[in-house]
Amino acid sequence: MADAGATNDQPSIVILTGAGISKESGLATFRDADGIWARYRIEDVATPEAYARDPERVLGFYNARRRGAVADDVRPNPAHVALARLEAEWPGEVLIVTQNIDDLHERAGSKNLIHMHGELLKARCTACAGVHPWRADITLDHACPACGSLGTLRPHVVWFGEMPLGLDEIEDALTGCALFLSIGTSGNVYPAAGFVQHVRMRGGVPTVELNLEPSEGATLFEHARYGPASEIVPAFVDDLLSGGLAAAGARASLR
Ligand code: BJW
Repeated sequence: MADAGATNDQPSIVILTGAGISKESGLATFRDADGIWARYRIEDVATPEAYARDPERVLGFYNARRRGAVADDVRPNPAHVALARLEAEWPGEVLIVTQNIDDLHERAGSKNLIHMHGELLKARCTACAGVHPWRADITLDHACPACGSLGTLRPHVVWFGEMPLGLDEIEDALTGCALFLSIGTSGNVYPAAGFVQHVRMRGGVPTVELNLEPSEGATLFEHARYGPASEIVPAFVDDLLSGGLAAAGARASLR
């Protein structure tokens, strides 16, 4: 490989993850036939306008999902575990940029992680902007732990029309990486769906899609491998750790 994406002379990897990586842990995706958007309308639960119009409805939607995410039977699956192993054993930097608001990457042991669409287990105060760990329901009766305002807590998530988090850091990482992986995302939501083009414009940096089936942007990736994340991600990580970037590219070219 060329020295593009070198951190301390070691090649760095950026991994974008989406709801598909958490599906086998028991959390629903959004756009599959049995997904969240088959049961709820985006404009009712995932926009700032929806929250302004009917905060109790939006809080109820996220309270139900938070209860699901902290349930005993929801645990990291082998795909999350494999990515944590990659971060621990790869000689260069591994950054996970997740669109997921669950905490399964952290629970698997990943440390270098950006939650670009926020975190379900945090609450944000619309009065003082303070962000607080929050595992229980959020209601309009709660006071902000920092400023004391009543009824101003909302889920710390990014709704349509709001700015995703960590974009400067993500852009730096995309500009420096030597490999870009996209796992379990349909490629419908921007700016995340545009990351692959950002990397491809640099030239010479392999881009790989690992997904159950070809995503909306599948043709934008040089390499792909399809199947359940719990199977294809550990296999891909094994190849990367044993054979380096070239072996991973070859392994994933089985479109
Ligand atoms: C498996 C599997 C298994 C299943 N193994 N795989 C026109 C052009 C460009 C942009 C826009 C546009 N019009 C509007 C916009 C902006 C808008 C947008 O993208 N809209 C689109 C609908 C077009 N974006 C925004 O508003 C964003 N903000 C923004 O753009 O700010 C301005 C800005 C300007 C310039 C630069 C930067 C910013 C904010 C987007 C917020 C998204 N929020 C949500 C909900 C909040 C969090 C939550 O409640 O959880 O985030 S929407 C929802 O979609 C959620 C997800 O993170 C996100 C992505 O979904 P994901 O993860 O891809 O899930 P699915 O279900 O779609 O796909 C799952 C995949 O897994 C599938 O492919 C399956 O096959 C696969 N799978 N089982 C492996 N076992």
